[in-house]
Amino acid sequence: MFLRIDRLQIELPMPKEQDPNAAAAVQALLGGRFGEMSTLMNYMYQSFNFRGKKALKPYYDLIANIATEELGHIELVAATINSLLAKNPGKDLEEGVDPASTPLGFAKDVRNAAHFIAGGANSLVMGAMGEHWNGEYVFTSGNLILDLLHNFFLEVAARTHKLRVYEMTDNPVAREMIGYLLVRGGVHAAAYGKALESLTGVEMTKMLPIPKIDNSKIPEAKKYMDLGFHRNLYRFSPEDYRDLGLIWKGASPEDGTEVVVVDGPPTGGPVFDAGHDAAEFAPEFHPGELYEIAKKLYEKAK
Ligand SMILES: [Mn+2]
Repeated sequence: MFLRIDRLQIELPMPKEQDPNAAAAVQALLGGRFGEMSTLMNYMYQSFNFRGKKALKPYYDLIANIATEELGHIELVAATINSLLAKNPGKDLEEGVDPASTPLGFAKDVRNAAHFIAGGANSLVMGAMGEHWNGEYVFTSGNLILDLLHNFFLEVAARTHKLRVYEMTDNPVAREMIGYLLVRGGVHAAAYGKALESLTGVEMTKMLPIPKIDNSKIPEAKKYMDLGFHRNLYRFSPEDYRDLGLIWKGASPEDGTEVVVVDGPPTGGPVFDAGHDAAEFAPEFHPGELYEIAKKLYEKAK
């Protein structure tokens, strides 16, 4: 089962202006073939299906715990997309938008009009071309070495896509998220590499990084490396998954420093709220009425 903390894994900068085409590119990192939905669901189902949960506990703990971190990654990428699509984040209620004035006229010319038609200017579970995320992206073979090898490949493919999206947009919200997830993906690739090394003797982490550019060359990733995030594997459970430290030990392939298991999640930052968008009827055309009902609910509870 899962506990939930109402925070993002990092503090995202507030968006300065709408950037719908950057949001469309960033969708690749959420619901594309190598997006966070895929890392989440691959590790989640591999943990459900894991055979020998006691005998092979360090490997089970590693996969199950990384799956939990990935839940926070889909949350972070969705928050980034919502930031890029938001018209009025942090602003007062907007009233009196005339639907006849074509207030969403701009959205017919953006890369992904579905954001504004289906999502109400919010993230959707799709890739960069609006293709919906698909369960066929999940590989869960029942064979531990094969699954770990797949996960190593999945992490470096995801890294490749992150770097390409980074090269497409200089939007500071997108780049903050990508910098952080490059570092976290580096940890996960290294963790699966170390797991394979312990099982096979093959020095997988010598292949890293793929592509052959260090995270330290990306300023937004270097910021998190300077804070040591590339060494940390967070244990996302009050009591469980403690044996992952039998695999997550030794040198970081990023810089040779000693890696460490951190008990508990990162401090993180506040969740994002896109506020009211009258043209999208989100959360309503006149949200004041809904807010009044919610207020009465609080008053009754007193
Ligand atoms: Mn991830």
